[in-house]
Amino acid sequence: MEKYYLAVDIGASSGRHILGTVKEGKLELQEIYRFENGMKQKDGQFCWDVESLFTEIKEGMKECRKLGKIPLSMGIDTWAVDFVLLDGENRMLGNAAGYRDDRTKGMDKKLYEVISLKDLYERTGIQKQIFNTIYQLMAVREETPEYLEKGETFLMIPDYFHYLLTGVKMQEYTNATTTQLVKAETGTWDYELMKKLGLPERLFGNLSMPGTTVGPLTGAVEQEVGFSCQVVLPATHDTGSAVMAVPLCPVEEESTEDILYISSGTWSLMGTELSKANCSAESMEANFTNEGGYDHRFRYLKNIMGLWMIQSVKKELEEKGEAYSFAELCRMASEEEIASIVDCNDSLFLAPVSMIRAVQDYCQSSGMAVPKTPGQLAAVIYNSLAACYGNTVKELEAITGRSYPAIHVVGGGSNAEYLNRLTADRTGRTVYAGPGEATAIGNLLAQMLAAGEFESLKQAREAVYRSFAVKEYKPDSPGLPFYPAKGKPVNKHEQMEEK
Ligand code: LFR
Repeated sequence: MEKYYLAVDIGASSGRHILGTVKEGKLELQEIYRFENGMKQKDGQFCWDVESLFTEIKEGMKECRKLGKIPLSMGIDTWAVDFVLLDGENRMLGNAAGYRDDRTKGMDKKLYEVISLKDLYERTGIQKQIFNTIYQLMAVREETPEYLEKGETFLMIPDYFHYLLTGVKMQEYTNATTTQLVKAETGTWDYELMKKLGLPERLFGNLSMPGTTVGPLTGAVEQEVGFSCQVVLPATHDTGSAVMAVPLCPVEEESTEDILYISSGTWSLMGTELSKANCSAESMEANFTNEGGYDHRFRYLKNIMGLWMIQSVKKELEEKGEAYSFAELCRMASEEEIASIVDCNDSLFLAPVSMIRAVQDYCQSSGMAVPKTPGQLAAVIYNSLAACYGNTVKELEAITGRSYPAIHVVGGGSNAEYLNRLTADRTGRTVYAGPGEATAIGNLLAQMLAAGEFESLKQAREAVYRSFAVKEYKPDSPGLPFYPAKGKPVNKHEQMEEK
């Protein structure tokens, strides 16, 4: 009898249901459902439509029933920082505002009246992002303080969906750390900080680690989807799940502290794994974050604007009646000579009315060639991303004192060959690209670890290495298949010599 696990992985632009199973030490995946997502304007605010997302979650679950593949457990991961507030009758107070809404504008100043940025970083280890939950909660306090008064529960988006599925309210640790309200040292809520900020402590219950069983589906959900299973917490922050699925080559005995990763999607999250948070002033100045991970490891990384920039340009072109696939944009970009580079992390690019204009204005005002055609725009964006990766490698090496010969690119963006080549060239490091479904795989791994399919995260990462095709890009060389999806694990060095 096969044992199935279901990952529901919801990103900022799409969601997917993936069934996973382990066969002879290898992971097998089956995508059974996919749906669209995006922030939409509601009541003058950029919001997530949590109601329709929950309908999609259940629609996807029904596919399990149709296929006759009933999972032992399921878990949901999403983007981070966003949340809902529930009143005493478990009704949502206000909307599920999205992190690109500008309600947080000026909230940093308000926050620093109470605590300095330095103190905040020393306590939480979280990088400043104006959209972090802490700034969003400051905006709630300013605009609708009654929500805080009436609120009984604060739930991050995946916690809310888990609650709708089971009737059990649990607050998962990895995602909670992105609120900037969790102490890096202890991994528990910083109630002292909440008190200073006027945030009611009752909203925040005990944190639960990935692998914890939330409970079975409610009777109503069971009836609707046609089966029952347990809900088990993955790392509910999608980046936490993605980094769990960074493949580890067993014969090299490398540890993830020796490698760099980029979780590449709407955002590019670039960093390494640390066993202890680095909350130093140097780290704060370079704007690195220490997000909580599986087993209390830390994802020491930087948010880089990511494929959001090219996704936005593609959408804008479509609206003008010029539709291109990402592959076409990459091909056109590769034929361009334009050398302009923008700073992807400039807040200009977070939620501009027009991404095309934002990129053009940036180039214009800094005296660089202004991209005009879709190919030129794509070339500037992809080259700028790769340049940003290059700077981040240098910063990471300076701060950690380690040197990193390779970068593992995982997530949907790892399929962008052109970007992988640029990344290898501009970082001077070997790039290993894949697996593309890292986030869903990581979600599955947490459930599989809880069920005893693997003994440790290391073992699970080695299974990822054996199970999925990865491509290798050396600086100045085209991408070649690196380790095979099937067959025995191969020693990286031996294979390099063979080529
Ligand atoms: C990636 C991600 C990042 C987080 C951003 C906003 O999907 O979760 O890790 O900083 O979205 O939540």
